[in-house]
Amino acid sequence: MKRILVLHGPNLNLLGQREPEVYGRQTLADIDGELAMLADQLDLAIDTFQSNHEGDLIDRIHASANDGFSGIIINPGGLTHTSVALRDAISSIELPVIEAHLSNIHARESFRHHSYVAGVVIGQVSGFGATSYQLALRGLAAHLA
Ligand code: CA2
Repeated sequence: MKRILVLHGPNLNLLGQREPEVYGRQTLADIDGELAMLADQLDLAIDTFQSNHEGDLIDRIHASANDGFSGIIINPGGLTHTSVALRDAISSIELPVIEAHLSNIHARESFRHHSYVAGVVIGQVSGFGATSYQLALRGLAAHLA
């Protein structure tokens, strides 16, 4: 069975506790649980990892192929708009990567309109709440099939 790595960036551990009008009421554990059920239906397995530390996310990306993953879904959080290092890490691996966002980053403040990682992923899903991750997983499944 193919394994997908799901990476959640800084502050996403706060989901469900703050700013529900922007990010919804589901916790990260809720989102991961639903995603695991969809993965099962798609005959995929997911491993999830959240970190508030850029380097930890980069280390997981570097190790992803050796760790046996076939693709990555990443919500880089605020690092989306700041991190050349994260972009370079994604660019350095050969696995397909999909960028997912809960909110529509293009409909928010102008500093959120630019994503450093958008140019090195196979696609971006933005604005569907927790469903963004599920759409990303379906897209990745189709890409890998
Ligand atoms: O919409 C998304 O998924 C974002 O990646 C979320 C980031 C934001 O910086 C991006 O522009 C868009 C923020 C994640 C922080 O999540 C929080 C959750 C609850 C309370 C406070 C922050």
